[in-house]
Amino acid sequence: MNPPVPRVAAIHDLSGFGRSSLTVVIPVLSTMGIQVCPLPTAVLSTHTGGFTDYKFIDLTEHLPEYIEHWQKLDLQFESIYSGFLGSIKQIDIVANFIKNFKKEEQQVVVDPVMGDNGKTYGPFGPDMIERMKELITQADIITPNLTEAAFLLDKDYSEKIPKSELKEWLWQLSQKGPEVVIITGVLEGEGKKTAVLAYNKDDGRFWKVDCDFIPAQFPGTGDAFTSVIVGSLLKGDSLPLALDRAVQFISTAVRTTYGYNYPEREGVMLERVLDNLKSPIISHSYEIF
Ligand code: PXL
Repeated sequence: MNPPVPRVAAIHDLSGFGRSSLTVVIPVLSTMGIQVCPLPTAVLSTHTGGFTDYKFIDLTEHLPEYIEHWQKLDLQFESIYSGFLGSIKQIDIVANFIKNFKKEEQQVVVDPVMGDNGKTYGPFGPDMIERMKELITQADIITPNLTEAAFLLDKDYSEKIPKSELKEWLWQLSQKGPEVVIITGVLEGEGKKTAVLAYNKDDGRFWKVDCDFIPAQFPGTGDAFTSVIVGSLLKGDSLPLALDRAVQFISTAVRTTYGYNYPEREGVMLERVLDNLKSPIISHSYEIF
């Protein structure tokens, strides 16, 4: 029997200001009726995108005891969802966590946060990319952006990779383990649109959902996107419906925020749009590609 409130172990950092990671994951999933149990990897005064001199408290050394307590309590999770990880040691801890808490019918979601626009974020060097390549083999669902997909496959990044080649990328990533591969941030139509592409190894179908491109980069939108995918699939939505829901939610959040000329580093105005997650999807835009 499905639990009345599905439970997610969310392995992310907690950034006090700027709306990313846990301050996005928790409200999105809670609004969708999912219980979030955070496993905080670090506490930061702000996220790292657009802020300097932030306070960073690394919690790596405390995680084994934290996890041990959860093991003693015999906690069960319908989903394990990891995001930004700051070191190889943290990736190893996530890998062990998945091994220890794995159960039937569980969805393991790894968002291999490593970079964007062809570049890695601060702490990500070649050794971390190699370790992330191993972590994704334990996942059921992965959600790299185009840059991260290129890193995972040792390909060159470009904004203009033909769809036929991206189909091959999706397939190749699925051969590493995950049943569902979702690549975000694919530019389309001379940069006027942005698309999300997905492959479901189970039925061999490729999906595409696009929306208008807005010239702004709000940190944390990747966390919001994957959180909606996690919540939607846990509630029994099909993959294309989950993609529609996530793209429409992010698009609304970005448009709402962009309309106010809001500082990008503060992220999207989640609080103004969270209620949209409770509405049914009325107009679908997914396509087979
Ligand atoms: O949203 C990804 C993310 C998560 N956590 C921290 C970050 C970022 C992106 O900048 O800095 C600390």
